Amino acid sequence: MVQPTTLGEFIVENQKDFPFATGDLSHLLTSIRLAAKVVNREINKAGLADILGAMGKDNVQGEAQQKLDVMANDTFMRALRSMGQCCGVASEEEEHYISFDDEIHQDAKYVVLMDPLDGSSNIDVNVSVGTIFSIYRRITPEGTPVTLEDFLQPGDAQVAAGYVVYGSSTMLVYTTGNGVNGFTLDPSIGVFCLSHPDMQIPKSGKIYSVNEGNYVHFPKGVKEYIKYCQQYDAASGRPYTSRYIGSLVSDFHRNLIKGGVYLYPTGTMAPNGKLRLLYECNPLAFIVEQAGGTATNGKQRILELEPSELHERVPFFIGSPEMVDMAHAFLRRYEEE
Ligand code: P6P
Repeated sequence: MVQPTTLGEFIVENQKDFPFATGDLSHLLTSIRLAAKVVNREINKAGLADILGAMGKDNVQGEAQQKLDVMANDTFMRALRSMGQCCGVASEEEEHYISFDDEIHQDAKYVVLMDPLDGSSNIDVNVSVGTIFSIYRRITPEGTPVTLEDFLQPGDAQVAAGYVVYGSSTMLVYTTGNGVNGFTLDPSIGVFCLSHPDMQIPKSGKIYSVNEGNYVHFPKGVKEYIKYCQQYDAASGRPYTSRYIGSLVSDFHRNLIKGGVYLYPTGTMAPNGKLRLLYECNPLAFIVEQAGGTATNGKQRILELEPSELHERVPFFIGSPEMVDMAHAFLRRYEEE
């Protein structure tokens, strides 16, 4: 039996693509790998431990913070601080960025932005959830404390991005700008093994993912696109299938493999959409473009957007390029309505 490539082997092998690599990014990815295994262990036994349910307080987003949200945030923070390659972290669970102010970390050249546990409202009902991360080189001089400027960079400046999906199996999918590769955790040996090399999203698909409970609040162009997906047309394989897990990482991962489009548009209930630009949309946009897909806010590439604050939200259209293009056509046709 051919020995599968482990994530650790792949990271080191992949480092050769960067002639000036010092190994710092490799070590940083290794600390994320470790944290993902720990979070996976805690999620898998969540029903048995007193770790389900809410903390009884809201996070900065005004969302009920789940106990596993806090566990995941603490686990990734600890792993990132334990290695010397990261000088600061921004997290969905933290109002402000966290600066690692000791000398070793201030000399580090990377910052990390993350949603430590996305889809946490699904946790207590055993539906898959995920972690999303984004890595940048700092802008401010090494040896000084990080500033907000280091975190408010456009998505095109990302050095690496990835997600972990804690599902029927646990997978880590990431890119450093040289394609997208997926690794499945083998629980018998506690190792992520290369299972999905060089992932490419199908140019089109038959799946659309949107919370149709918000339909009445959507712009007319989105409503008309949803109707388009639902209309019978044998030639284009419609009606499409509606699949919405309510966990962005899971909906994205399925569409990445099978083809499809995920929409979280503006609506009167969510004037800028719900998803956060810096640690949800940018990393997944980097991944989908590396896999041949498209990610926009309905008008512009997500990766071109200039962030203005840590937790800003944007409308999000991501997936197979031909499906996102069709959604755009409806948005343009009805944009005044
Ligand atoms: P709604 C989870 O809270 C999340 O951020 C994404 O994972 C998910 O796709 C979306 O929100 C679900 O939001 O409004 O449809 O429940």
